[in-house]
Amino acid sequence: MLKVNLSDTIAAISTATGSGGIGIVRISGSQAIELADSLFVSPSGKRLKESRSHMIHYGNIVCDDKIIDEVLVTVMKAPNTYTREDVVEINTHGGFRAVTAVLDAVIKKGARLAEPGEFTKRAFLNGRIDLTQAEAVADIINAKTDKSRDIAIARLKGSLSAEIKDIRENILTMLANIEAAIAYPEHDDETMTRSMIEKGTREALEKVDRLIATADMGRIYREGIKTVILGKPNVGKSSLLNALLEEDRAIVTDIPGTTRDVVSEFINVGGIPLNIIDTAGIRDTDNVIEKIGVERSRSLAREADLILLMFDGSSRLSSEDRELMSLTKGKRTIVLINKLDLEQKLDLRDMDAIGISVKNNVGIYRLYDKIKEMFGAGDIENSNEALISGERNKASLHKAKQSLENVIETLEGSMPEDFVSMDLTAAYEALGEITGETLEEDIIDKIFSEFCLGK
Ligand SMILES: Nc1nc2c(ncn2[C@@H]2O[C@H](COP(=O)(O)OP(=O)(O)OP(=O)(O)O)[C@@H](O)[C@H]2O)c(=O)[nH]1
Ligand SMILES: [Mg+2]
Repeated sequence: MLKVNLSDTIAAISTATGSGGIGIVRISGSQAIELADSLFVSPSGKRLKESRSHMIHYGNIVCDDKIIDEVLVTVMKAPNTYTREDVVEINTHGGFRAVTAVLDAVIKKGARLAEPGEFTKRAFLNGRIDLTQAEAVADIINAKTDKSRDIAIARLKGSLSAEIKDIRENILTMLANIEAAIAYPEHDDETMTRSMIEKGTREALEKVDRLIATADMGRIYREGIKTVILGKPNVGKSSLLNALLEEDRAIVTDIPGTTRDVVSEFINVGGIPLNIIDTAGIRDTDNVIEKIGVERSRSLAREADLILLMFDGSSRLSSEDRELMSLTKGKRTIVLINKLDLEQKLDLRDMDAIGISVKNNVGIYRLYDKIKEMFGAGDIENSNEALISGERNKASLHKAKQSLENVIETLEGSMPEDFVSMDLTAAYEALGEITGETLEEDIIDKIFSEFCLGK
């Protein structure tokens, strides 16, 4: 069981740092209302502890006889709150000093500063949400496009939890059947039990495989497609980055070797988030700084989900261009021939390439279409399938898959039933890791530590 101290009352600033209309200090725990009450002075003299749940009160936060800020205080009583504990939210003026001063006063009165993600962690520990939903909260906050957010919202509403629960329940039924067969051998028709288990296991395996297949898409919507613009110097890579961003982000000159550092930004292509990376043009060079840049380009090419391989249509194919083609082997690649506005000298006969002119803004829409086609935006749009995301979930699914495959192997080889229940149990537990039912405390801590403060 998790040894987590849930008896503390915790507090944090829940809004972003910086200036804004309002700032929110959130308090959660059994002392939340009493603690806020000791700082709150309303014009009518009303006390927060007399308040009904889910009510907002106007007043001042007063500490050591000094008014710290004029505020609105929301009182939400357990269990219908974000954490399932008593929660008070103090709406302050949105300046950094105002919110921190109110937080300081709350801490002074005995609250403990919350760790990152601790409010959500309490929601999980108190059973309001499972781990897939907690992770969805972080994904909503970090969503790069509306589509990414839609997917995370579906997960928050329990789409993935429901699928996992369904598979786990079926496994549990099979385990119960095996138990019964062992306890009452006289009632058992052994061949029937075996065939039923084999069928059930195959069904579970199919579902697990389907979820694994969504992992790539899930990751892409979470982190963006890692898209590397690759090409020899001066072909127009930085110009393309600027065109896609619609701003002059990277330096463009007609001097080959302009870009040395990696420039990385997010763009949205029809709902698909692209983490687009401009690199140093690849060539042999004696310049120490440029050399480092070229090395980085090579290693980025190896990690990329998608390479935009760019050639200059106005010059002939060079040995550098040929080296580049070898870097893209086995990678999803879109070949771009730039500078279509100039006289064309490049001959790339057998290649499926898109001709563009970044300078004249010609052909870029075809690049967008190609990306959408490659990453199946349409499919995602039309499917209600739960997507998994994150290496953690993927690893648990692979564990479950392995155990289920072991079950089939055992049944086919007519091995003793002991193995079957052992492997079914292992699959059941691996799947439980995804929802957080069977997960070690330190792993759970790590998941929540990646949240932002105040959530
Ligand atoms: N005529 C023409 N010139 C272009 C086009 N796109 C880019 N250029 C020019 O090509 C030159 C090089 O552009 P960059 O975007 O800096 O090229 P790069 O590939 O980033 O070069 P490095 O950073 O040196 O690797 C600049 O003078 C651009 O204005 C185009 O479509 N047509
Ligand atoms: Mg450049």
